[in-house]
Amino acid sequence: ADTLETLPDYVSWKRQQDLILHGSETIETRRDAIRSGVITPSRTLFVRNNLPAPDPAITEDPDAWEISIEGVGNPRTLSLGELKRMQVTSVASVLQCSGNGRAFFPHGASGTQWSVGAAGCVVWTGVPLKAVIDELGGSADGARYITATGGETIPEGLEPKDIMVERSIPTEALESALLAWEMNDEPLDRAHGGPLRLVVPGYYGVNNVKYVRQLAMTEEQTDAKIQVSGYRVRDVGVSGSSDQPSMWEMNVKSWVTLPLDTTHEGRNLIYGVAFGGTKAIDKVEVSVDGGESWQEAEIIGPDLGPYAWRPFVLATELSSGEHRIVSRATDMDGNSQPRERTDNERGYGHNGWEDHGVSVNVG
Ligand code: MSS
Repeated sequence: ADTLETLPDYVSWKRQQDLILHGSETIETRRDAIRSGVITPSRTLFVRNNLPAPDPAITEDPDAWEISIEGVGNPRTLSLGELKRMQVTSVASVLQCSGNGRAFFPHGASGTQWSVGAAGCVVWTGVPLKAVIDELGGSADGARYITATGGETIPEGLEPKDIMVERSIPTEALESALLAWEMNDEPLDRAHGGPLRLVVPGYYGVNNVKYVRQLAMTEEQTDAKIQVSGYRVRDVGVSGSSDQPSMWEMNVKSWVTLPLDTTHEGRNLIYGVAFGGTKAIDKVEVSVDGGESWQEAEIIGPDLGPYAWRPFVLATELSSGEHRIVSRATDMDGNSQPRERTDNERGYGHNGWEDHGVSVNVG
């Protein structure tokens, strides 16, 4: 049941040849669709919904969408129309699922078998969350988390806390978070959280709550299952619990996007993308012999800030035969991708460079 022939209706506007259809709520970008792309076109961007995508009516009258803001001096409900008159900013950031790279775990981590394509770099436009909180009298005393609730309708008879998408992140994210109504300069489509989404640059996908209908500054993390036991990093065989690390800030990561499978002998341009979560990329090295020797790649294209990914390219000669091409990125704090993956039950946060390489037949 986990394969599809054609794009589901709600994403029929996407470019099918750029995508791998794992299921109706899990659609991956093909590795070769990225090349040296600075910004991922919306039609090429991956989709991941924990619950079925909402009805088309959700984006019919975007300005009438309401969000209630709590845990502030003067809690109240704001319409998207009001938010649009408050302030506006844009940020380029990588949206990446916590389970991107899950397919590389040998223990068969349960969940969508994403390779490298549960990620993209997009531009978000909206109001800085801090401006909204300040306007409403500032954060309540003792608040340590920003807790955001997704706008899905919970089916009758189910325990809301078990299935709702409600996530808490540390208040330090207030410095960069926004409530966004545009992606890549277009009104935010419901597939990506329209009419309004919390965007937390540098944090894993799950924290970027779609169709956000409530946001609260809270003392504690939410007791929703997706926070308490979901998205927690633990050893294989162990169940999730709140004492384990939560999937918040992303780690440094890169992968080669071209060539894949086969290429010609002689001069080649090897492309890829690299990002450092909340930290900018310092350098990217590429190896065409499986990590025996490394050459520094050139980072290309405009610098869209620390949260964006940087395309890189290495011009190099390839001899005929089989080559294992791998890349290794280092962020501005000096964190480099490790060689190995860190095995964990749900296959989260994989940034080991060895598994992310490509085997290319030259000649
Ligand atoms: N939100 C909501 N509301 N719902 C859901 O389901 N999901 C998550 C986010 N948010 C959700 C939300 C996830 S999980 C992810 S990745 C993301 O989202 C995705 O996005 P897109 O736009 O791409 O689809 Mo993993 O960490």
